[in-house]
Amino acid sequence: MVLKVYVAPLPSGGSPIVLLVLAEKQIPFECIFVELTKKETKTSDFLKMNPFGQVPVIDDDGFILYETRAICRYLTEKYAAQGPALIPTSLNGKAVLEQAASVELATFMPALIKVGREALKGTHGLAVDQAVLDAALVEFGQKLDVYEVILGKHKFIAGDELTIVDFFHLIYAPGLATRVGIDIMTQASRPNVTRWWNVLIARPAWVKLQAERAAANAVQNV
Ligand SMILES: N[C@@H](CCC(=O)N[C@@H](CS)C(=O)NCC(=O)O)C(=O)O
Repeated sequence: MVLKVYVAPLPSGGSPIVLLVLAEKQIPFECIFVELTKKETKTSDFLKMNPFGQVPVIDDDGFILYETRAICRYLTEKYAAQGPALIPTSLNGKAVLEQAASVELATFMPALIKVGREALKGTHGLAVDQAVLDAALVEFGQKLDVYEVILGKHKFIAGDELTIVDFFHLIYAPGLATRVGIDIMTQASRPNVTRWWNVLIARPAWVKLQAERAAANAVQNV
């Protein structure tokens, strides 16, 4: 049975990252769009798949898995023989990947979410507190200063090869640039971060996904 993938029709969040890995690894799948505004993740059937009522979720011939990062790890390991490797095979390589994955989840993402929470208030008709936003930007910038050092030593975040952890960084940051013009990942003061980021967002599979989402949203908003 073809892999079923339940995703939100959004340009950011975990759904596009799972779709990106599927595209990079050339994995056939059936895409099921779930409308969050219609509470389609809160139905009893959906909650049987993910008790937290969130997408993305996959159903691989009855094997159900949720959580973006876990799904990406699973798909990448299962389809190791096709597309870019995205996970190292050596013990040390795997350890460095896990190190980078922990930093992304525990350091990069919480600081980014603080920025996003304040910056995106405007898109919901709420007033943005500039002092709170500035403080969040400073805090996130300090994390990126460390990324600048790391990315000065190797091409990608877990070494010289592209991995799924590079992709995990695309969960929310691109949306800040496109939705509220905060292009924090490509500041002239951090040339290594900028180089890395520009490589990630130029991946043909990512460009294609973003274009498809933008076109679909344009049709919906007509
Ligand atoms: N930690 C989860 C977060 C998933 C998540 O926040 N999904 C959002 C869409 S981007 C969702 O389903 N929201 C609906 C809800 O929480 O009710 C992951 O990485 O997969």
